Amino acid sequence: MASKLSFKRTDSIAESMPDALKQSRYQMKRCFQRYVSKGRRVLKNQQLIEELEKSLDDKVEKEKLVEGFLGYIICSTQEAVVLPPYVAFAVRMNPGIWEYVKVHSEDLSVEGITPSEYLKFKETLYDENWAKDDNSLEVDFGALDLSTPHLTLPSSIGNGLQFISKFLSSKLSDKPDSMKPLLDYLLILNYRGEKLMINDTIDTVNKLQTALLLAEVFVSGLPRYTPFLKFEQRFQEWGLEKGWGDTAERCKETLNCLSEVLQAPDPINMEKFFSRVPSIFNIVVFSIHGYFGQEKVLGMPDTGGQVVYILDQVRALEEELLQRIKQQGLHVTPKILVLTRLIPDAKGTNCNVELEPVQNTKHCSILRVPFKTEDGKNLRQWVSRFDIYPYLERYTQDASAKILDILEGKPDLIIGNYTDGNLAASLMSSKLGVTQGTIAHALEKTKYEDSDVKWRELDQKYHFSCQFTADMIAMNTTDFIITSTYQEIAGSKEKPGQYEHHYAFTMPGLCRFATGINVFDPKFNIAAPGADQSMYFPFTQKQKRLTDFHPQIEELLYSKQDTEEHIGYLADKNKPVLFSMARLDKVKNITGLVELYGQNKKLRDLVNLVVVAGLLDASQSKDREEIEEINKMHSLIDKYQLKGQIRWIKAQTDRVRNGELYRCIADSKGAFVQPALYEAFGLTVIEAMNCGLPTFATNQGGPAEIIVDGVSGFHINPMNGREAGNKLADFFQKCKEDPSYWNKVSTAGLRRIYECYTWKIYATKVLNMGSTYGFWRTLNKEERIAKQRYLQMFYNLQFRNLVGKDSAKSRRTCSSANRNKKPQTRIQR
Ligand code: UDP
Ligand code: LCN
Repeated sequence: MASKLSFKRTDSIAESMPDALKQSRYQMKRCFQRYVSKGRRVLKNQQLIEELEKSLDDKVEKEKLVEGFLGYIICSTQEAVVLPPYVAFAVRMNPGIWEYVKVHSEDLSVEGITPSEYLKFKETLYDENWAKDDNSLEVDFGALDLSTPHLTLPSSIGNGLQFISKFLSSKLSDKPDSMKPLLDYLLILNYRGEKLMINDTIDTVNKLQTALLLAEVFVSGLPRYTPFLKFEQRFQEWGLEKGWGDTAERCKETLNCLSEVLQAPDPINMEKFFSRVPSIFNIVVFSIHGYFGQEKVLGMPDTGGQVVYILDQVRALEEELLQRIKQQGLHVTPKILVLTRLIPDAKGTNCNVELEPVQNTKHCSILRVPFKTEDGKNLRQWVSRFDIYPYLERYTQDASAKILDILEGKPDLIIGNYTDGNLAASLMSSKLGVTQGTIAHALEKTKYEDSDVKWRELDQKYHFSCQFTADMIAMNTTDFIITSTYQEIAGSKEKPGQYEHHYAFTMPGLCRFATGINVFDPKFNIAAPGADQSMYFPFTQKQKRLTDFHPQIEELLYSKQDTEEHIGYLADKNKPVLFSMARLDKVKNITGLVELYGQNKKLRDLVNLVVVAGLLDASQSKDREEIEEINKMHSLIDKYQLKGQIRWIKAQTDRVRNGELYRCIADSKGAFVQPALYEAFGLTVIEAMNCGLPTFATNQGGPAEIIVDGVSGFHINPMNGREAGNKLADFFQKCKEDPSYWNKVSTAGLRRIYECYTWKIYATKVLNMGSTYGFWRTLNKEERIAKQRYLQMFYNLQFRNLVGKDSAKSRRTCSSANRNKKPQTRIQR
């Protein structure tokens, strides 16, 4: 059921709801009676709608109500808290826009309430004393952002950079001396103490304008490709230093761009100018947990797409940096350091090596720093990402000292990854005053349903109290946030995004976040990753195909014997292959795929199923979820008698060969399927599409945005195996009848990738963010410093305290001890 009404931004529910309730008073009284009849509880969106429908008998009446304004409000309510006689609603009319109201179930009076009041209502169900305590800890980061401009349109969420450029344009033109901050910013640009762009002789905006004019006239008279060196001296006479360009033409463009900005700033020239400013040479990237390495690590605990993402990311950033530095006319060697954990017991990986160059780069290295135990010794074993918090402060201090030493100074940009890396990045950037970006990859709070209000029961196993607190600190400290999709920030019309889930939430007994993070904050930016196109290229590029791998891949897919690497076999080699590859986590839903395949006779007749996932033998796994999934896989294969139609291959760590594997599946006119219950982004989806393999992927999370359903691939609903199976079967049937259909989908998938998902687009955007937000942070300095002090206090009084509770225990022992206990929450579906 969905209401067809729309709602204007200016309408307030608190104001319009009473009238609507009056019009259907009799029916709504029945509905509210139903809501409160079971006493105190939380009702989720679907339950609210179902109970509304059940409270009405008359079909016409029901339709009228559901399609009317009240139906619209109920459909837009994400959650309601029942505390008889009241029901409090958290209504989300549009992405990012929330309103809270409280309705009296008897007289149907409506009152608008604040997020904090709504959260207190909810806390009452979990910890009534704390909810009622006026002194329970409430944090409102929004109160510190009052003078920060915010976006207002849901459709603009994630376009922070453009918004900042527009805002800067208006701010820099409103007063005669408003350009002074830009001049001050240019005056501090330097590389290792050597001035860039301008020197101290240009101490007023007027002088700068004159210098720009003179220099532009001068370079206009030179042949286009005259190297900067030939006229460097003339530039210095006007107070101009290197950094404007490598040739006369490039200098002319940059000079002109700044002149335009100074004359009348506009967002296009503003963005262009900041993309040329030589402000970034050295970058530090934190990715701490898991086994961070270049070989033999994928599939190990906590080790997946984030590692792939970062290795590709730093390559792309290096390439873009080198191009920019050359075009700036500089002879500077950039450096990118990926900071991770040194694990002495490295389990056959390189994770015990301190410094390792990143393959296919010249200036990127992995720097590994060990965790320290309480007595100052290096911790030898891997630590689960859930148990990592007690080590982070000391780790960041040790890492910072090494970084400053290797870089011989401060980095220009620090990028954090996941909660642990983002916290380390926040600590380091606050201390050194360096521009910071963060990347979540996946926010755990959204993965585990109700993990905020139920934090107490989960804390021993997951330490969510530390994790969510760290997430809040990092999101509020960072200058900009890089996300892979819009949905990651603000979801869709129907469902809130991962970040949006952190707008107002509570951990009863611990802390209430009246404002955690606002998705209208201009720090949010979308820069989607790509897939390494030297590895994942179309199956049609015959001359590039890695044919040496073909015998191995043939064995992997089609040999008849079970081995340690694969079980099951494919009796009919002529059928296309339906392929999937993922870690064998519950949320990846590989067992769901096997089940839907097992149940769908038509699909089984049309295609073979090949899955690359986890280990095959439960006794070899140490991961609780993986063990459950391995057992389930075996029982499904037996239950549906899949031998002859399924090949289950264990995790494959050779990415180059995996690229060829995707292409071999494409040769069979097969398809890739990503059936996850929830996927933050989904690198396998874009890898498959890069290889020209038609792709079916979950409609829950990033893939819903990567693929345009029915055009560049297909969405499937992981909660509805029958429907998903039929959709797959229909596709293969259609391809059988009309083979050109397969090519059409394959080509459209590739087109989508080239338009939106390449590392080149990504690197350009991220470096532009680095320089623009670098200037932005100098502009709102007072507010930033005030917020930083608040965050520092929160870190010291809250985070350290939470960590302290666990620290002694977990730092003495190998912290995977708790791993085998059963989780008490279910994964978000
Ligand atoms: N991968 C792999 N071998 C496997 C399973 C996965 O090489 O057995 C790679 C896959 O190609 C992709 C990454 O691991 O590059 C998984 O990233 P994704 O974003 O799909 O999921 P994550 O594991 O990060 O949740
Ligand atoms: C983590 C995930 O869960 C995936 O969905 C992403 O693709 C990966 O990180 C890279 O960002």
